[in-house]
Amino acid sequence: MKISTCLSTSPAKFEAVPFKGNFDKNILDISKMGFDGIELAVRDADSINQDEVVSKILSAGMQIPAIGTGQAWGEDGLSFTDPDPVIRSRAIDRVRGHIDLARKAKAVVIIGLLRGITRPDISQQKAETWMFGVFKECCIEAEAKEVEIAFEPINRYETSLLNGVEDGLRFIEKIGGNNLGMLLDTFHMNIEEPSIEKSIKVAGDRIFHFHYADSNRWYPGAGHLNFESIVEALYSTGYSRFLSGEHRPDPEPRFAAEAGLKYMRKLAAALGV
Ligand code: LER
Ligand code: MN
Repeated sequence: MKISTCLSTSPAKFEAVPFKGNFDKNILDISKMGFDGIELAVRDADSINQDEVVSKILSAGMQIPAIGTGQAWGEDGLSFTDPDPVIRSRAIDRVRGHIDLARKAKAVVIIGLLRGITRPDISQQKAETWMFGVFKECCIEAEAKEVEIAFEPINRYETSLLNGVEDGLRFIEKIGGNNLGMLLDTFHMNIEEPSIEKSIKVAGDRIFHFHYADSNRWYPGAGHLNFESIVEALYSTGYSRFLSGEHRPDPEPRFAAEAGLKYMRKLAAALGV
């Protein structure tokens, strides 16, 4: 089992990122803990030294499975479904930067809340049409650079756009092409999916990345999710990519990350994965 945790390249409001702050020290700490990789949360990939960021992580002996884009929404208000076409176009420009970084890092680009929400004055249909158009453009750009995009089904309390696996699979089929898949996150699945295990099996080879967090969004073992059957279901699909710890940094970032890692390693040993 390849396990990563999330690190932000800059300060961020989003709380479920275990590591932010001193970038170099965090890389060192994460590698010492025994993680195999770092998922990077990047606000604006054009404003960082991409080669340096990638090489720092690789030379610490870790991989970069995914590049998160959520801060472009959370910090800068960019969105695939903003009524203003200039904002939608700035969102595409921003993702272009993430795609360049992902190509260097051999990572997938995550689209979470950057797709936006349906605003009260906009119809769901209108928002879906805008979202489709921007996703299509991003997928075409990414394909030309041999990069995969993984959108994340996100629970209904954060957005009304693409909440679950069934919705997600329909969307992938509509977009077409082979470089669009899903990032499944146990926290969101626990809210949206009738059965987490069945939905994982249905998603199958469209699972491009995976976030683990317990039912309370703390590290695995701190809540009541059955990770044994979840991980078993995931590996039954042939999944061989990373499982990434995206959980709250409580009670303290290092403790939470290590407790989650230890829990997942023990599970991997028991399941032989
Ligand atoms: C990000 O990966 C996530 O899971 C979302 O909750 C962001 O809003
Ligand atoms: Mn997530």
